[in-house]
Formats: sequence, structure tokens, C-alpha cells
Amino acid sequence: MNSDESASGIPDGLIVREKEPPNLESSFHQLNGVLTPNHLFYVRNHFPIPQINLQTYRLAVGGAVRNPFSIGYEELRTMPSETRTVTLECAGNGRTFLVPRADGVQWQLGAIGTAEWTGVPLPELLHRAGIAENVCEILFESIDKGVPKEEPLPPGEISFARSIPIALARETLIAYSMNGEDLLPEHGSPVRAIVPGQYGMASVKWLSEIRALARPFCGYFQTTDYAYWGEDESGNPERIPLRELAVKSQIARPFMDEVIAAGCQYRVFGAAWSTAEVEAVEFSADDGQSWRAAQFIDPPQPHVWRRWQFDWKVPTAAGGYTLKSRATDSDGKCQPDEHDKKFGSYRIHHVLPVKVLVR
Ligand SMILES: Nc1nc2c(c(=O)[nH]1)N[C@H]1C(S)=C(S)[C@@H](COP(=O)(O)O)O[C@H]1N2
Ligand SMILES: [Mo]
Repeated sequence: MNSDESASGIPDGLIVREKEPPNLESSFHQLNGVLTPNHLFYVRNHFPIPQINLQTYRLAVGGAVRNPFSIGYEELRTMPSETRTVTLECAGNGRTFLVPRADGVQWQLGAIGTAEWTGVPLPELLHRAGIAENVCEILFESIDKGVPKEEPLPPGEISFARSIPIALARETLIAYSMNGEDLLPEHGSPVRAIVPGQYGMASVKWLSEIRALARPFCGYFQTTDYAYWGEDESGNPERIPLRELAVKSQIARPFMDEVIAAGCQYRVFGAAWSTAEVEAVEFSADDGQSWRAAQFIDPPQPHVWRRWQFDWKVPTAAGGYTLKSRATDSDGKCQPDEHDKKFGSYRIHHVLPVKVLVR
């Protein structure tokens, strides 16, 4: 065994899914604590990581406000701050499991992570700007630029931008620190949004401007990419932005194709998350024919994954076994058996099989 490889043969550290711009995923089977260490936290970029000078950096707050202003990095760090633990999952996490193969970064299980984020609560900034009464959304604009890949293509370079409904502003942080360290360039330094309970694309990195909007934002990453076809009130097809995390669980250990000793006791280990509270995780060792309750390791905490375990009495009969886990949340939502094609190559939360060999 190579020294930088673990027992599974998967290298330690992040797995490169795309070199330029860097798109890197965690090896989920190495899941350990609730918090994902910064050097193991997945990286999802659409465009090259921008180079930003902290001395000259300004964050603008404007749009439908009475007092538009801009603020420098040092001043932002003197404002009232909060620290919150939040799980981020990329909406494309699990894409490799789609059949037929879907275009896009081939994420396996590791486009997810949990960190303690520190920053200025968004209402502090909005209060200072004095937002108008008719504001319905807050738009986050960023510094990174490029030409996106999905049709219909915009006329030229664009920057990454997403909006949130105003109701979510209360929970949103304008973060400058991650697990007690200054944000790394790849995670959005100097400042990024952290929007709890939403897929990762809402948490815009390298913020240039926070803008109050009196009508919904319809930009590329809101309606072309990271959106799906739903219906408006009259039943006409309409693009709906992806937002809430769907209920999901993943098995970290054993990993795919692991060889397990017949008759032993194996502690199956994983995590589960949802926008609502995860209330139950079940485990199956017979490809989903029968299910038993798994035990939670963590108490429920809003917008933070819950680790779980199941002490599996491994059969004495040698052969292939298909393991599955499935989570249910406080809205009564449960993981489906199949991917909902409506969501294309996003929001992949169906029950995933882990095949192991008992010997
Ligand atoms: N400016 C900007 N913000 C961005 C992105 C981006 O490409 N540019 N990617 C988004 C997506 S799709 C995800 S999943 C998260 C990933 O955050 P991370 O790279 O810190 O894990 O950032 C979001 N914020
Ligand atoms: Mo993402």
C-alpha cells in the first residue's frame, strides 16, 4: 500500500474531478467528525478563482435601499459577528450515479461538507442600508467571471450571481472565516454568503455586491443553470430555481466493493441531512427488502448533517451484499428509490446502493 493511500486504495485528501477551474471532492468514506477540516472541504468553481487584494477590496450594498454604501474588509470584520455550523451540499452531488450518464462534473459522494462559519449576519448590513418595503429578494454578485457551459449561453462573460428570497436573509451570514481560519481563496476569500438549508450554489463566494431587489432575479445561474421546469399558477411551464436541500443519507463505511469478514460485527457509518430536521435513518443489508433503524450519533441541529451508525451482524454466508440507507425528515419526506428526472442532473437524493463482498 502506498503511504498516502488509505485502506480503501483511495488517496487521502481531495479527489480532483476537474483541474481548471479546480473542482475537488472529499472522499466521503473518510467521514469522521461533524466538521469537515478545511483542507478536505469540497471545492466547486465555475470560473477561475479570482485574485483579490484585501487592502483595496470593497463590498457594495445597494439596489432598492435608502443608503447604498460600500465597506472594506477590515471594517466588515469589526461589525457584530456570529458563528454558525452549516452543511453545504452541491446540487450535483451524486451525479455519477445517474443512468444514463449526465453531463457536468462527475461528483460521487463527496461534494458535501460541514463547517463552522463566522461572519456578519446579513440583516446587519441590510439594516445599515435601509431596504425598501417592496424588496422581495437579495442578490449576491461575485467577482469571478467566465463563459458558462450550458445552453442557452449568455452573450459573453458573466459573473456568478444568485438571489435568495428576503425571508432567508435572517439566517444568512456574510462569512469571512471557516472553522476558525480566514477563508481560503478557493472557498471565497475575502467574503462569501452562507445560506443555511439551501444547495451550495446559493452560498455565493467572492462577493462584490449585495443588492436588494424589488422583483425576482432571473440571471443565468438562477434560471438556466441550477433551475428546473416547474409550473406557474396557470399550469404553464416555468423555470424554478433550485433551493432547499432534499432529504438524503449516505453510507461512508463500508465503501463500494469493500471486502468484509463473514460473521463479524461491522459498524456501518454515515450521515444524513435535509432542509428540515432529519428524524430517522434506516439501514438495509438486502438491497432494500427489509429495513432496520440506525442510531444517531449527533443530536438534531438545524442545517447540520447528523451522523448515524448501525451495528451490522454480517452474515456467515459468503457472497455479494447490497447495502442501503434511507432518511426521513420532519416534513415526512423520505428518500425515493429513483432519481426524479424533472431535476435533470441536480438534486440527486435517491437511495444509493453500496455493494460489498462478504468472504
Ligand atoms: N462566486 C461563486 N460562488 C459560488 C460558486 C462559483 O462558482 N462562484 N459555486 C457555487 C456552488 S455550485 C457551490 S456547491 C458552492 C461550493 O462552495 P465551496 O467551493 O466553498 O465548497 O459555492 C457556490 N458559490
Ligand atoms: Mo454546487
